[in-house]
Amino acid sequence: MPSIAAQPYDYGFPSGKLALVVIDMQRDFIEEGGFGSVLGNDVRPLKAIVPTVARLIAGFRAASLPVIHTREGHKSDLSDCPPAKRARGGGALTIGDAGPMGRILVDGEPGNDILPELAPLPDETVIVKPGKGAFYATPLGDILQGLGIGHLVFAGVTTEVCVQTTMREANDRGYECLLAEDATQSYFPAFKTATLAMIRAQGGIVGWTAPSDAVLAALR
Ligand code: TIU
Repeated sequence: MPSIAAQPYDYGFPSGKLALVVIDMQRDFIEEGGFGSVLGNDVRPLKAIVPTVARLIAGFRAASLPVIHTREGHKSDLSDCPPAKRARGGGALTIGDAGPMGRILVDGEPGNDILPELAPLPDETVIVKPGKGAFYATPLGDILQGLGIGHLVFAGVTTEVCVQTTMREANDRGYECLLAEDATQSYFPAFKTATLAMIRAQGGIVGWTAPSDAVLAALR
C-alpha cells in the first residue's frame, strides 16, 4: 500500500483509490469585492496558495486520480440560504446582494466562479454547496461511493471554515482524510495553525496533515 509521509503518522491509501477535494477556490473568497471581503477580511493571503493547489491538481490528474471541486453558492432565489446565514456578517452587503462581481455567493454569478488558474476540466465533478460542509445537501457522498473512494486529500479555503467542516463531515462518514498543509489558507493565520494541530491531535482525531510535496511524491 502506498503511503504519504504525514502527521501524526504515515497515511496509507489503496493504490488508485484516492481523490483530491479542492474546496471553494472561487473568486468570492479570493478576490476583492466578493463574500470574503464583504465580511471584512483581507483576501490577499489566500491568493498565495494558488500555485500550490495547481501543482496538487496537476499531480492527481497525472496519476489519473479524481479531482473534485466545490463552490459555496446559493440558488438565485436564495431558497437554499437560511435567513440566519444571510443575516450574519454585519457588513453593508450580504449574500444575494449585487457586488462588483455580481450577486454575492450566488451560483452562476461571475464571483462564484473557480479561479481560472484552477479551472475544473470538463469531466471533473463540481459540487455547488449551500453550506460550509460539502456533504450537507449535496450529492458528494453518493459520488464518492460510486467511485469506490474512501481516502480523501483536501485543499482549499478557508482552513477553519469550509475545509475543516468538510473534513469533519467526511471523518464522521468513515473517510480517511488528509489536509495538504500548504494548499489551504485562512484569513486568520492563527486559525490555520490551530486547525492543522487539532486535526492531527489525539492520534489523528479528524485525520492527517502533510505538505503537498509529500502527497505528490507518494502519487509518483
Ligand atoms: N468566511 C470564511 O472564512 N469562509 C467561508 O465563509 N466559506 C469557506 O470557507 N469556503
